[in-house]
Parts: sequence; structure tokens; C-alpha cells
Amino acid sequence: MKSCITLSLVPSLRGGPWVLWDDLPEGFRKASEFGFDSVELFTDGPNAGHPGQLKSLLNEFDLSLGAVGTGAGKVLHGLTLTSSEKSIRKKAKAFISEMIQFGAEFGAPAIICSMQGNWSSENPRIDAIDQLSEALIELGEEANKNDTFLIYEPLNRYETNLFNRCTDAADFLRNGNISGVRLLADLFHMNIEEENISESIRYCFDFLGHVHFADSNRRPVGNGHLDIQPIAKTLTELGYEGFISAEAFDWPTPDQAAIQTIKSFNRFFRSS
Ligand code: LER
Ligand code: MN
Repeated sequence: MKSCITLSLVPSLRGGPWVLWDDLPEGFRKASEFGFDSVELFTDGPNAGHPGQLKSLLNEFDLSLGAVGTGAGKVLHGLTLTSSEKSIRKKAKAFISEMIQFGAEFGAPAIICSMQGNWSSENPRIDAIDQLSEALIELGEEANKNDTFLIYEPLNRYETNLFNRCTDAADFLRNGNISGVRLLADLFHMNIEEENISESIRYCFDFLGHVHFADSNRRPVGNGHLDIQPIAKTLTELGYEGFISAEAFDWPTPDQAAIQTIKSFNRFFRSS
């Protein structure tokens, strides 16, 4: 398992669940100094810094790129895969496709989170699920062509009404023969929605591609009441080899949040 820390390059989204902020070289320096293996980037589109900068920072600090988030497509540009408007759905797919190619250049998958959208009275659930399925099939193929995969993230009920639980999302991928797509287990969302987080991880393990590491209150792990130990034990027993990525509030400060996260990562995943 590899430790990973989120870095947002979108200052207007301050207050969101990212640990490091705004400054690409400084973010990479800190990730390396605090002992992380990798960085998960949240950008306003398919770019980060000036041309060539990301590649040289990854080399300079010997870090890998864990994933790239696509949420800006929704929060900055209003695009979702289940909009009632066909033209918006088309733009959403094009945006994600560019993000897939951007991440793939650095070996990183793209994450579909808020861009999945919601069903609504104008676009009933049955249609929205079809649109999501069609988009994931198409974008999963695109990811495969780029030697990577796509990540789909179930979100809690306050953020989407499509899939809130990893167990239901695993059934959706399996029954729909959707390939090239893996699931993101975000412990914050799972703490709200799943009956038993460890059992859910076990249930959807064949699809598991990424983990977001946060406590019950979305502060860095160790600052809430989530019982991480059995979850870490399950991931270890199952042989999970992916990223454990801190997507948490920068509480009380970005540096302290990063230090707390790596301390928890080492405690739960590195000590035998
Ligand atoms: C994104 O990974 C996520 O978990 C969402 O809650 C952000 O809106
Ligand atoms: Mn998440």
C-alpha cells in the first residue's frame, strides 16, 4: 500500500477536503518531506503548472501521481454525466476524457466523483443510471486504451442520489459488465452509508482501485471516532496494493494535517 496526500490547485475551493493547497512545487516538497509516496491532484482541468513542471517535480521528489480528481468539471463548469441536457452530458464526457489522458501521461487514473451528478424530476433515476452506465463503459474503454483505469466513487446521500454505497456500486459494475472501471472506497462516505465498512470492502474488493483516508468528521485520521484498525486489517489481509490517499480537511493546518495523516498511515499500515 502506498501513502498519498491530496493537493488542490484550485484556490476558490478553499474549505474543501484537500490537505495541501495552491502551490504545486511547494506541495510536492512538503509531500516528500513528510514522507508520502505520492500525490493526488485536484486541478481546474487537464493541466498542472507550466508545461513539463509536473514531470520534473515527480522526478525531483521521487513521488508518483496517485490519481487526478475531475470534480472541477462539476463545481467550476457545471458538467455532469447525468444532466437532463444531452449537450452537458456530452461536454462532461469530453472533460473526463481529457482528464483521463492528462493523468495517464503520469500513470495516474482519473476519479469520477461529483461529475456523476444526480437523478431528478427532469431526468428520472432509470435514465440517469443508463447514462452513467453508458458513460462509464465509454470512459473505461478510453482509460484502458491509455493503459490505465477509471475510478468511480460512490458518495454519501448529501452529495449524490445515484450510488451511496460501495456494495451497490460493485453490483452495478458487475451486473452491467462495466470494465476498465474500479471503485473508490472513501472512508468518510462509507462511515455514513455502509452497514459495516470492513465487510463492504471485502464485498467489493475485486473492484477496489483507490482509498480515500479520512476520519468520521473528515479530519485527518486520528481526529475522529472511526475505528480504522479493523478496516486497515481487512485491506492488509486482502492484499490491497493501491493508494491510501488523504482526502481530508486541512485541520488544524495543512502541515499538521499532513503530519497526523502520515503518522496514522504508518501506525495502521506500516507496523506489523
Ligand atoms: C471526492 O473524492 C469526494 O469525496 C467528494 O466528497 C468531494 O465532493
Ligand atoms: Mn473522496
